[in-house]
Amino acid sequence: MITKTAQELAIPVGVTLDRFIMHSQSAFPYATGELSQLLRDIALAGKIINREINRAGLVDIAGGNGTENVQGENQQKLDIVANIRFIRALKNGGEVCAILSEEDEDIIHTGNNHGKYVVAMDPLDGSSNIDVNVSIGTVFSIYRRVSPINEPATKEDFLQGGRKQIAAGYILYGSSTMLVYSTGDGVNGFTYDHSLGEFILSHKNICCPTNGSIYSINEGHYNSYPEFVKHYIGTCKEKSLSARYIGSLVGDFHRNLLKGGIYLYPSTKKDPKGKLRLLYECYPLAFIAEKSGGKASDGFGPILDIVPSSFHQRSPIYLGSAAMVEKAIGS
Ligand code: AHM
Ligand code: MG
Repeated sequence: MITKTAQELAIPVGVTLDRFIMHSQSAFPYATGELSQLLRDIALAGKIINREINRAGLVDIAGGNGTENVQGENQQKLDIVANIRFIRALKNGGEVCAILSEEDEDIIHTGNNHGKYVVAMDPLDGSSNIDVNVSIGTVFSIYRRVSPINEPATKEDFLQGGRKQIAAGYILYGSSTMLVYSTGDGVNGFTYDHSLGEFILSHKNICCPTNGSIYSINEGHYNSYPEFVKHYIGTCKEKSLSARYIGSLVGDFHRNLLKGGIYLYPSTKKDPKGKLRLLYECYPLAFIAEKSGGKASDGFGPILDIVPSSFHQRSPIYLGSAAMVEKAIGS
């Protein structure tokens, strides 16, 4: 039973993440605190990765690792460091029984079979931007497991579908480091205060503007986009909208979430199913988009309604301000 949503509770801007989580948990009288602990574990991993990223130019952790991940993409050293840090934090936290990561082909069993939750994550997205000091991010998605407790997690725990996410969010390592997440009742953003070592509530109840003046797409692939996307890009130019594309999903999404805009990664000849991964890139950001009043579509219907069939499957995505997404997909 929910007595009052977290948004209705009078939680002032400026409180720490810990206090916010505590307050929000008190809205659920039967909550056991395990999800709260899991969110704290993610925040802790985010702080550690933030530290590693800030040191990237000083120590030998920038650049390529000379290896490839399960998608055949070059791994950066920081990709691997972030993966290890997240897995360690979630293992030590004890609430998560298994993890799906962009960096690993199969699910990772944490050994905590009593844990009620599974996490799908991209530990460090936009990693081609690491070496050049451009924003990068972590994306995560949390489910309550469907497999029996005290037994190893199964693939069904991760293939429940986007509507079954109980929480999702991202950490943006940008000009400041921010954690943005939702447990279903609104979206809140926390800025990391280095001097305190704490995430502080800075963006309460984020609402994505219904419309905006920014479109974000890699126009280098223009020739291989579907006709409806070419047409939409044309309408953006006619209206002199601003083209803004970092090539770092979390950064592009975050900007559009706050200012109003659309992010598009359609199917291309090279990636006929789109480039972005459904379970740990599209679903969590679609969850945040919807919970903040925005939309996320694969061009046919809501991203969150896609029935997943494999861990690393991809999807086209049209994401952000509701009116812009509707216009782009022609609905
Ligand atoms: P990654 O998971 O290998 O980092 O790739 C995902 C990234 C997104 O952050 C970004 O929006 C997109 O790939 C950029 O792709 P492109 O260079 O094709 O525009
Ligand atoms: Mg990624």
